[in-house]
Amino acid sequence: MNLTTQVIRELAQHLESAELEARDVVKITDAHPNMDWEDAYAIQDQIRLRKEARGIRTVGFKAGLTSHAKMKQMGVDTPVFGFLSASFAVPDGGQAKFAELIHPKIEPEIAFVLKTPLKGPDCDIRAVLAATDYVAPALEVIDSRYRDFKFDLKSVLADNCSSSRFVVAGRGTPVDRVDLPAVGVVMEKNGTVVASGVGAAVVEHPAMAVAMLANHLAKRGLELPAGCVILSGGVTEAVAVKAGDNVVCKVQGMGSVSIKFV
Ligand code: OOG
Ligand code: MG
Repeated sequence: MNLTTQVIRELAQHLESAELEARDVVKITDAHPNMDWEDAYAIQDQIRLRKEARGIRTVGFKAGLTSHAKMKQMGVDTPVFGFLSASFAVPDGGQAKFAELIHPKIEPEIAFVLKTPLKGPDCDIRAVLAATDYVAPALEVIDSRYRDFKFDLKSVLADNCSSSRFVVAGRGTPVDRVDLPAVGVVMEKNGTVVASGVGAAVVEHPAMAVAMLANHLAKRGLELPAGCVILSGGVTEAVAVKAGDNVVCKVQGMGSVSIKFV
């Protein structure tokens, strides 16, 4: 760690205020070039603790930059991990208020809901599937607090990996009824297909992203609790949205989920 506890707290407040006030800021490594990976995750932890202290529950976690398409779009080569607060959740078919967001983009994902806790450091695909209650189509709204989505990996980690809103289908599918790498995923905006891919785009198997997340959390003394939601990462590139847009994600054999921006 290179930053002091005081600076970590200030940066957490800086980024969370930008989120809550829907305004962009420059990437924090500009002013803190010596910030390291631990500092970045410590800032993210501090944002989570700020929300929990206000009574906002942490309902899940996410992996990001798990597809080759996203890694290329963002110019990075490793996945990133963040948390999901109750205040980010939108019900299936529900609305997200565009005025509360900065420059949102949306991406289709496969969500996992756990029936038993999952604890690293040695989680693998088998352990993830055994701990999974069901999987479901999901959409994640990412809204980097950084101007023009211009960031480096440490800045995006501190910013909770651009987490903003998410919606998970109301109906789930038992994990043994789907072949996750082989499923087709389609995202439609206002009735037009804007992105499509297959489950395998997410680190060859979406459950692998969940295993990597559990192993990452173990290093920080955390585990994935039973009942939590996990977004395994965008299957395709993220697509910009504006007020009035209606977005649907369909996953082969698993149904669909939708969100509207108002
Ligand atoms: C980081 C978040 C990426 C995903 O699923 O790949 C992400 C970003 O691109 O802003 O959530
Ligand atoms: Mg995502």
